[in-house]
This record gives sequence, C-alpha cells and structure tokens, in this order.
Amino acid sequence: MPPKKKGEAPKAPALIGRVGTSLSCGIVGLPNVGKSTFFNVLTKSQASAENFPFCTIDPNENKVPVPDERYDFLVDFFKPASKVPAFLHVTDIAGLVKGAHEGKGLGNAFLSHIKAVDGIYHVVRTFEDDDITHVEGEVDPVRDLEIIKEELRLKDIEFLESRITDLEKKVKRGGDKKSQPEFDALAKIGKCLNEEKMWIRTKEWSSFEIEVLNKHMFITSKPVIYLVNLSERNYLRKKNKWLGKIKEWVDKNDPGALIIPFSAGFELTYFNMDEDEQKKYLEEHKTTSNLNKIIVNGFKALQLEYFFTSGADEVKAWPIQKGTKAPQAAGKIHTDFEKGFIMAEVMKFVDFKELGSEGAVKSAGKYRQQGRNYVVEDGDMILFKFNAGAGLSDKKKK
Ligand SMILES: Nc1nc2c(ncn2[C@@H]2O[C@H](COP(=O)(O)OP(=O)(O)OP(=O)(O)O)[C@@H](O)[C@H]2O)c(=O)[nH]1
Ligand SMILES: [Mg+2]
Repeated sequence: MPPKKKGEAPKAPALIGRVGTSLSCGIVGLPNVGKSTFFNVLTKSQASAENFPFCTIDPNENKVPVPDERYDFLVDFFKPASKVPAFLHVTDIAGLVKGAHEGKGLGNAFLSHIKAVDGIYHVVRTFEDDDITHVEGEVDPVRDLEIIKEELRLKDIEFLESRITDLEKKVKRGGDKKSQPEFDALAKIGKCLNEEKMWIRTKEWSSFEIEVLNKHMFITSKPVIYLVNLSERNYLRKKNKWLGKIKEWVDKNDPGALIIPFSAGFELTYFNMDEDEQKKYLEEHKTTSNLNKIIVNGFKALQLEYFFTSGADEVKAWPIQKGTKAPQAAGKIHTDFEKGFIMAEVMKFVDFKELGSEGAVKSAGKYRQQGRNYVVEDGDMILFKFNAGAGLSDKKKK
C-alpha cells in the first residue's frame, strides 16, 4: 500500500465496481435453467405495468423500472405531467457450460458479456421437466452452482495471469518501482483465486487493492444474487428439497449473499392473467410475485439508490451511487447545478408523507438546508439552490 500522507484523513472504504448510475445486472447460469423466460417476463410485466415504450435496448438488454411505494405515493400526490422512476438495466446472457473458460460451448463470448455487467443474477434450476433437457443430465442445482463458480474463477485467473506477466516484466526486469504495489496487489488477488479458490468479492480488500480491482474489473468481484427457479407447484407450496442445500452452498462459498426463490413458470402464468384473475390467484394460493423483490435487490446490489425531485411538473427518481454528496447529486440533474452549488434543501420522505405538505414539514422544523458535505440519503426529496452564471443567484426546481 502506498504510504499515507501526514494528516490525511482515512478514506471511506471504496466500492468495488464501476462508477456510474447506468449499471446493469446480467442473468447468468447453465443453459435451459429459465434465464430468458425470467428475463422476458421481468421486462414485459414491468413494461406493461407502466407502459414505458423505450425499455428495450436490444433483444438481450432492457431497463426495468425499480418499484418503490415512495415514488408511487409522490406520483399520486403531485399528479405530475411527467413521471420518471429509477431504472435497473438487465442483460440476458446465454448459458455457460463446463469448460466455457477455455472456449467450450459458446464459451468466451459469453464470458465477455458477463465481464461487461456490474452485478450478477445467478439463476439455478430446481424444476424437473423431462422435456427440457439439462446439459449435465439430471437436475442438481448445487453442482450447477459449483460449475459456474469455477468457470468464472478460472476465467479471472486467466485474465489475471496476463496482467501479472505484463507487470512482472516492468517490475522485475525493468526496475519499475512505482508498479510494485500494484504487482503485490495482483499477487494477493492471485492467491485468493488460485490457492484459496475463492471469489474476489468474498474477501476484504484495502482501498488501494480496490483501486487495482477497479482497474481490471474481474468477474468474481461482482455482487451476486442467487435466483432459485422453482416449479410453479413448489413455489406455491414454498418447499423444495434443494433449498436447504443451496443455502448451505451459498453460506460457505458466498457468505451473506442473497438467495431469492422464484418461479419463472409461476411468473409467466401470473403475467398472462388479467387483473381480477391475478388478485384471485394470489389470494387463493396466499402468495405473491417475487419480481419486485428481485429488481429492488438487484438495484441495491449495485450500490445504487436515488433521491427525488417532485412537483406538479415532474416527479423523478434520480439514481446515484451510495455515499454521493449533495453537489455531485445536483450534477446528475445538470452540470450547472454542481458547478454553482449553493445548498440542498432536503425533506425526508417519511416526514413529507406524515405531515402532508412542504409547508407542514417546514413548520415542524424538518426542512433542512444542507451544504456541500451532505451525503445524500436514499429517498431524500431535494430542491437544489445554485448560482446560475456570473454571480446571479437562482433557484431551480426540476
Ligand atoms: N417446467 C418449467 N419449464 C421452464 C421453467 N422455466 C423455464 N422453463 C422452460 O425451459 C426452457 C428453457 O428456458 P429458457 O428460459 O430459454 O432457458 P435459458 O436459461 O435462457 O437457456 P439458454 O438461453 O439456452 O442458456 C423453455 O422451454 C422454458 O419454457 C419452469 O419454471 N418450469
Ligand atoms: Mg436464454
């Protein structure tokens, strides 16, 4: 690690991953586990619910609105001319098979698609269906989890080795002392992947190591949510013989990661019903669709959140990365807002909802003026004040 300058404040732990708000989750798994079925029903149902015409980016990539009761409340309250929720980008990726890292199946191309996304929905199949072949013969989601884990780990090793070789030349033979810390960090990453046989994300890394990780964007440094595809019957009875074993595997190999059971079959049946039928079906089976939970948690896994701007013109959710300060959040609306930032006037959504109006929030002393060091919180309702142009003070609401 490079030496700390005297008096330098300790930095907040950096996040592993790309910086930005158009991050995406890729759907990964073996062939025929229900990835595309899930992708299609996810994007269709969300698109039709709100009728967003431009969600389809290409056949394999879509953006879906992030469901949020707070946003719904604001839309209902302001009845704005324009409404824009936050979106999660989702990419459907073709199935990986054993040996994909060395080009088996459709191999390397798909691995590069996985490299391009920021988070992973790892779909495993538990449903039995003799008509739908399983590439490995019989259904065994734990074996499948292991296959994907290994393929992605091996792919990262291959990528890492080429980087280490490049750097080794510079450091060992070229006498490039500056690159030594990066070389050491890569060696440590190599130990994690090769000797400990672990995914990068399951280990703790220093801020400097995270900088190195972010330069190379390894596949196994991405967050994973495990989606267990159950048959409709098992989903309705909330039981499946594999669930316990899958949990055991995740606890051991990816401690703390989220597992969400769902059923592509159920979601499809549900999606094809009209509203009345849907209501009856849910009541009868005492169940609910799990798609919202999957979207919300995918968005969170990417370390994204949003603040709201709201009024009669527009209610909009503005995605930001967790930990974003007020001027940079303002910059999402317009670069001038960031450049001329004066302050953020912030209401908490709960206060607004409880008290019923901006005036009431003000009277209660809960309308806060925040400066440039304010870290925006998820769900904040913000009005930015900024200096427009040459010293002219302006107040702008978007
Ligand atoms: N019985 C049953 N069949 C399902 C379920 N989910 C998907 N299928 C079927 O399984 C087959 C493969 O599903 P896809 O969604 O295309 O699978 P995939 O994971 O995208 O497969 P690849 O793109 O080849 O990697 C289709 O015929 C689906 O109808 C399910 O929950 N139950
Ligand atoms: Mg598919």
